[in-house]
Amino acid sequence: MIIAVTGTPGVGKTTVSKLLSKRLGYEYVGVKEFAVERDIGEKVGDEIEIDIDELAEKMVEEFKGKNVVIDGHLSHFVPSDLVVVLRVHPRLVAERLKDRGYSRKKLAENVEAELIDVILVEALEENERVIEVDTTGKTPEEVVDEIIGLIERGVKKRVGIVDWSEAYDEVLPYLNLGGE
Ligand code: DAT
Repeated sequence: MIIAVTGTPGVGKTTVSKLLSKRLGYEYVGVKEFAVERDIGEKVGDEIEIDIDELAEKMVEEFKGKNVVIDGHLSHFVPSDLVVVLRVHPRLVAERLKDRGYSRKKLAENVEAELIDVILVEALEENERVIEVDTTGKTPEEVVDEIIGLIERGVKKRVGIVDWSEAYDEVLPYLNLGGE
């Protein structure tokens, strides 16, 4: 089974994906490493701008019929058996990305994306089976337990479990309203 773990940067994808793959005995694959190794996309400075169609094609080619956890904020573009969308309170996205040294602009973009469900909406457009997990206040182990529980119960879709509209005022200072 191909499980894609997606979400806004800083939400905890890598932490959860590595633990989940270990618990299930699945292979772990990071989208970025995969794309860099296979030269999928264009290099823009230190970053790689991943070609999504090529990524999806190459990943299916390589992992079809295998048990794999794919980690990355583009993983929901890969045809998968299950997409897990991790969510976290936007304040935590801001704090974690600030610690990572993100620019103000990038920080604002990602806080806003979490606030308005950007990745969830994309995931729902791309895949049938989407489950959303709120990681706020949970340890990575608890998040993985919840994912495994949902898989074991055969849950096909579980979305709409968070609403960050109440968080808007709190994260307003991080947003880049009307600015460049
Ligand atoms: P991502 O891969 O989505 O960018 P990450 O796994 O690198 O996120 O995690 C970002 C930071 O948050 C990292 O310092 C670990 C921490 N973290 C991840 N999941 C957590 C959780 N459930 N509880 C507390 N901290 C967590």
